[in-house]
Amino acid sequence: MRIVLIGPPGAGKGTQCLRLAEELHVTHLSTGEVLRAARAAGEPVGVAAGEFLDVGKLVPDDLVLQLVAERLRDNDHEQGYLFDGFPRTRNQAEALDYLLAERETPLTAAIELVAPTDELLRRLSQRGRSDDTDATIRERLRQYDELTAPMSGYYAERGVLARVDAVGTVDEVFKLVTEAISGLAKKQQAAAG
Ligand code: B4P
Repeated sequence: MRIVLIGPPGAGKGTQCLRLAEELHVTHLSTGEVLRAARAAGEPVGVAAGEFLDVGKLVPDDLVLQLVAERLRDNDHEQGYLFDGFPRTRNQAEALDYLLAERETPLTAAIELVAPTDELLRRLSQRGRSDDTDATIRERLRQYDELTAPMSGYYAERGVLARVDAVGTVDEVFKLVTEAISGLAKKQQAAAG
């Protein structure tokens, strides 16, 4: 299975992906985590990304795509992938399509987590990561609306999108996400004959 999880900051992508990766036995690739780890390790690409993380901007596509391509190359992808917070731009979505087409492994599902802004603000203010300051959160939400929200239409056009209500307990949201993935996986199997 190849699954994409998108949603605004604080929607719970990371939270849900940890559980999904365990349940589905797929490799979890969080671009946010990869960027933070590359920065902490002092890798040049991570240091360059840090400037953007600190102000709530999306990291430029070329840096993100370089890291994703490296991770895909390094990993055994037999069991599939869970892309957490990737793609975040149309450029990234097209690059992912290309990488998956090269491997003849089409995307199974794109899950969009949906939650109102006041709930996102409440969660992020409690989390307190270094990029969870008021100004940074506002900018991340703005970047999401402008650059990432249109990915919902991109995947809807391709028939692989499910929108999931991300307000509820972690267990409740997890149940909705797994049901949505299994519905889309069945649809893909039926289409493949
Ligand atoms: P990410 O690391 O993806 O983080 P996020 O969007 O802030 O949060 P997420 O939705 O994963 O929330 P979480 O589960 O932690 O991105 C960070 C930054 O990296 C971006 O702003 C960007 O600059 C950069 N970046 C990453 N990928 C990129 C890309 N592809 N291109 C360019 N730039 C990129 O949950 C948040 C909080 O809510 C937690 O405290 C959690 O405990 C709580 N929570 C979760 N589910 C809950 C629930 N059901 N109920 C109550 N609380 C819940």
